Amino acid sequence: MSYKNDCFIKTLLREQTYKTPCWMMRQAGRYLPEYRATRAKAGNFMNLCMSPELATEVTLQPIDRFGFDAAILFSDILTIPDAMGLDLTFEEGKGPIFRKPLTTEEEIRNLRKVGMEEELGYVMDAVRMIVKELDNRVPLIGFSGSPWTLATYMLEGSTSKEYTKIRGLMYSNPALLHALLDQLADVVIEYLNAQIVNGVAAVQIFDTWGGLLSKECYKEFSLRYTQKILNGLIKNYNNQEIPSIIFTKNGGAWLSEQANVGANAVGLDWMTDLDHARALIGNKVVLQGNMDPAVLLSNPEIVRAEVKKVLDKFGVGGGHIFNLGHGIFPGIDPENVKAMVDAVRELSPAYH
Ligand code: 1CP
Repeated sequence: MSYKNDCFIKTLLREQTYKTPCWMMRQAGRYLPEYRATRAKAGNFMNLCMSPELATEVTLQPIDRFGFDAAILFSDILTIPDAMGLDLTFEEGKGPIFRKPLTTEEEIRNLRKVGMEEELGYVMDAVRMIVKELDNRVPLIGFSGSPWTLATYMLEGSTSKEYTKIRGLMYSNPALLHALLDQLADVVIEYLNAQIVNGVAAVQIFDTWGGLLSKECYKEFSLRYTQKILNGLIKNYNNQEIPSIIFTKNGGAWLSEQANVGANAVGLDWMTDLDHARALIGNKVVLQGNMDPAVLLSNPEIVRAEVKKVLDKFGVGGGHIFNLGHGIFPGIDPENVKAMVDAVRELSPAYH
């Protein structure tokens, strides 16, 4: 497969490009009026994920409007625990809630086996439809949560402040937590491989809550299972190399460890110094990030100046994918997103 715009894939594969590719975590979302309209049509968030037509519509909206260099599948990391029987709902303004969180050892040991074309067929239908609609304009990124991040939601039942249930279990019954994480890693391997077979060109593993851990615990309970997933992924499909990106929020203290697990790229949050990261691991992996999402609360002129600062921080040469340091906030003015994408397109060729 070749893409009309292939600078994202080329950068991941360390090939020469004329500019820095740009996409944005949560690029389809509530800051876009057209997203809010489609979501209203769907009724609720899960209906939106479960309708391939509507998921395709919202995946393409930011591509059509801004010209990002990659699309990301519209779905959620919590589709997996939902398929395992935890019964996911999204209540307005409250974020994700599981009606049946894991509360006992028995529940953890007896989690339902998940069939990719049975329980998660709607995700694969969406991937196929999006790939068809994109018509090779830009590559599609598939994704999953890391086992650690999935387990945090499965044990707490919702977003939490301190994540005391999982962090307690980590010390009181590490063997049980390892059994859960290992099982999740197996499901994620199947899930990402199914996305690859259905047409995604690259995959990203989101470890939103890995940054809660001490270094030793991060390696033992988070990174180890990310590595297991990376080892199990299809590396080549249809004669195309399928590159991978890992992203740990608050993971800036463990860059060397993240660079050593076999991912093509490491995503950086905005707290991490991009020039320091490049000096440390930039020869080993591509770097993705890391503009502070709060920059987009300003105005187009300031956004452009901040984009330039990020490009300057990385410096001259390939191996950088422009992104935010985490997802965009819901209330952002789309004009500021346009200013960001335009600035990367106009300013970055000078660095290549
Ligand atoms: O109201 C709405 O319309 C729902 C908001 C929303 C959106 C747009 C949720 C609920 N999920 C999504 C889509 C989504 N989630 C994508 C789509 C692709 C994209 O445009 O980027 C992706 C990749 C995710 C991944 C995701 N979901 C993560 C990992 C990345 C991250 O942001 O840290 C996590 C932790 C989730 C859980 C989740 N789903 C939704 C919310 C509000 C949350 C986070 C809750 C929390 O803070 O704990």
